[in-house]
Amino acid sequence: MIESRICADLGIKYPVFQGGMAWVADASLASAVSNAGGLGIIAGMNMNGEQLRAEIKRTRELTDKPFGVNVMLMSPYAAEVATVVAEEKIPVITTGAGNPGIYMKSWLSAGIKVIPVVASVALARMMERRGAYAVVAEGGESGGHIGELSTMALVPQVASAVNIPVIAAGGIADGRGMAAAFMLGACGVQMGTRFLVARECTIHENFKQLVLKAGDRDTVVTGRRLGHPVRALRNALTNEFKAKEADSSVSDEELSEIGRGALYRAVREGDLERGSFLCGEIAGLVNREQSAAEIVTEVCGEAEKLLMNAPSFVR
Ligand code: TUI
Repeated sequence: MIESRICADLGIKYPVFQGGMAWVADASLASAVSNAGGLGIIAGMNMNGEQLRAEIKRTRELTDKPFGVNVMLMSPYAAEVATVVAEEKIPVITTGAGNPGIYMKSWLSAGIKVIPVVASVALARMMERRGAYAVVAEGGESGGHIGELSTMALVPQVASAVNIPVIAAGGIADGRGMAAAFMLGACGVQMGTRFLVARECTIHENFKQLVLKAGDRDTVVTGRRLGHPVRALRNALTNEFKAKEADSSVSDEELSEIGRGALYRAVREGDLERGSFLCGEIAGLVNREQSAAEIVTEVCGEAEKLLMNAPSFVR
């Protein structure tokens, strides 16, 4: 059985987080992952405070296990979402796409374990000083908004820099990735792409099929010019974005306009041309729809076997 120090602290059986994917990570997916013994996480990104409160209520009806909420700091609703999670006494909060410093005090005094997602050693160190329980070190293999470093380089550098637990994310979708993350100094993993095709994941069927069929080179990064690099499956939208991003006659405002509403069009409408199908580089390994419970137990079972066999590499 694969276990680490975060399991007892967070009240989970397996050290596996489900990424708080915008528009994707709802009560259905989060409760299924938590019921499977991992940590399900609701995305706060696409909701205002009251919508999030309703989603938390739905999740509590579906599971009595701990679950988390992700606060996307670039969201226009970040401040009200930050208040709701404190009022609701959510046991675990992850944050993304920024520095959650201004919210730390109120969350800590509500007894919440704060786990910022970081893409650099500097932010990991700062979060440890501010009282974070752990950090998720997320490499650029991930889908969605990404930093500059790869998981392979980021995780060991963060693990060396801080004393709090490190959870690895980016490019992990099976037991090999999980075992490797533990060898890099992590004591847990967060997966997004693999959970996109969970049976309890409510995204449009077109999105699931794209992930199931994707190969190793099917994601691209757009938005570097705007300072917000985002990884998604290549399609007409990313091709147009790439071309316009390289064209200096196109203004930044015009560029931002292309992406507006694209996440919703992908996740809820399955719009193959105009949707932004956020997805990690590891999609090529994700070839089967399974229940969240099958995913969690399969990944942990594989990792356990690999780690048990590790002595075979040494003499
Ligand atoms: O946040 C994510 N991934 C996301 S958020 C998202 S919603 C969105 N959709 C379209 C465009 C923009 C956003 C989709 N995917 N992951 C966590 C993450 N955080 N990755 C990188 C970072 C990060 C980057 C810079 C965290 C902090 C940071 O700088 C902090 C500072 O010092 O200000």
